[in-house]
Amino acid sequence: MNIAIVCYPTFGGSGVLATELGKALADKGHNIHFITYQQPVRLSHFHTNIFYHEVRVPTYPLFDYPPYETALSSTMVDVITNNNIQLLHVHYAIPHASAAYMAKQILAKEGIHIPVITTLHGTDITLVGRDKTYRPVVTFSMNESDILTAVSENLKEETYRNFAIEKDIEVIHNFVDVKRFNRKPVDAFKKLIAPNGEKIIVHASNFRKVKRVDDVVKTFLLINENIPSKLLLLGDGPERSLIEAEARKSNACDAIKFLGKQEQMEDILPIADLFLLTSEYESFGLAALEAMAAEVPVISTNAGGLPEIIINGNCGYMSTVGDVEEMSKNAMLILKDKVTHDRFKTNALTQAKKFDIGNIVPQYEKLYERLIVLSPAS
Ligand code: GMT
Repeated sequence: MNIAIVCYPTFGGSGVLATELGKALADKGHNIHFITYQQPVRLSHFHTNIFYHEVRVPTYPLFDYPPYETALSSTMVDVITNNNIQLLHVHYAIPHASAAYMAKQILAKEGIHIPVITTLHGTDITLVGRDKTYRPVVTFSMNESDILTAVSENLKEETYRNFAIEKDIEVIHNFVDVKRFNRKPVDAFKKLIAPNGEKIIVHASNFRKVKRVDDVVKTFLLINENIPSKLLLLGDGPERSLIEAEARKSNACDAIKFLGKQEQMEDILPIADLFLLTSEYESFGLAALEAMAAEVPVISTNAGGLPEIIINGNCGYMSTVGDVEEMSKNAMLILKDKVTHDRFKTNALTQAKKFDIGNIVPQYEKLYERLIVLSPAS
């Protein structure tokens, strides 16, 4: 199949998922055309079946706000027309679903029918999309997509709760390439971070308010009072400087390391003993799944779709949002002895395997086949 994928090219979960999906489909022989404003972060290697089309947004003194969506729709039209594209799959509704609708209408005038799939990822529904500034356009373009998918049951319910959706939403959970993350930890790297055998605790996010990274630090400080440990904070975003200032004030400042944005999560996660995710909401929690694939147990909140991937008391524990006391106690329950820790590690891997790339990508392929067969042009 010839498929165009539109996503955010940044470190966010939706862009990561979309890029990994495109790469997996290309490995299976499909031709994948990425349309984004920058090379996606996880698209660093050359692949014969992958094509990258950059959306250029020419500026003009009149434009206080350069019209990205117009440029995106025009690029979609160009890529679809010139590459025999059979299907357009957009990730994250804003503004990709409405740009796709516009492209679809333009192409229809030329007699080209292009089916559109919109995959909802989370904040496009739960935070940004609900804002009345965006809601009418988001609602309309979701309803106009040929197929709507959500990355968790919880996100599906949230979408129905918050928008007047007139069609089925199909749930296809996010996935992870287990064999890529399930690596042996590099001992030398581990020693460098934790020279005295301290436990290594990791958090990764875009440091937005919804992640409550301050709760990560609070939980860590409570753990560190009892179990010597180090906290690695991966990623960057608007809250980082605030969190850094808070961390500096604490008496365990030296134990907290800000590593910034990291592309090779599979090199870092295997050295972790525990992953912390204290978000106010996660539609899914791809970062937690990647940690589990690296055999790392997860301490998280029970928000959104997290209960769909984490089994409480088996591969991690979940608590009410903000309950840092309980989260730290649960973390210590896991870390207290090697036998318990090993059991949680093994369970984390077993659970991650249910979401392995090999189980999930065929679900998207089936959807594509269905849509292409239904398409009047084919
Ligand atoms: O977490 C973010 O803020 C980034 C965001 C995105 O769209 O890039 O992530 C969302 O999509 C991920 C991939 O589907 C999910 O794993 C995250 O849970 C979801 N984030 C939220 O719902 C806050």
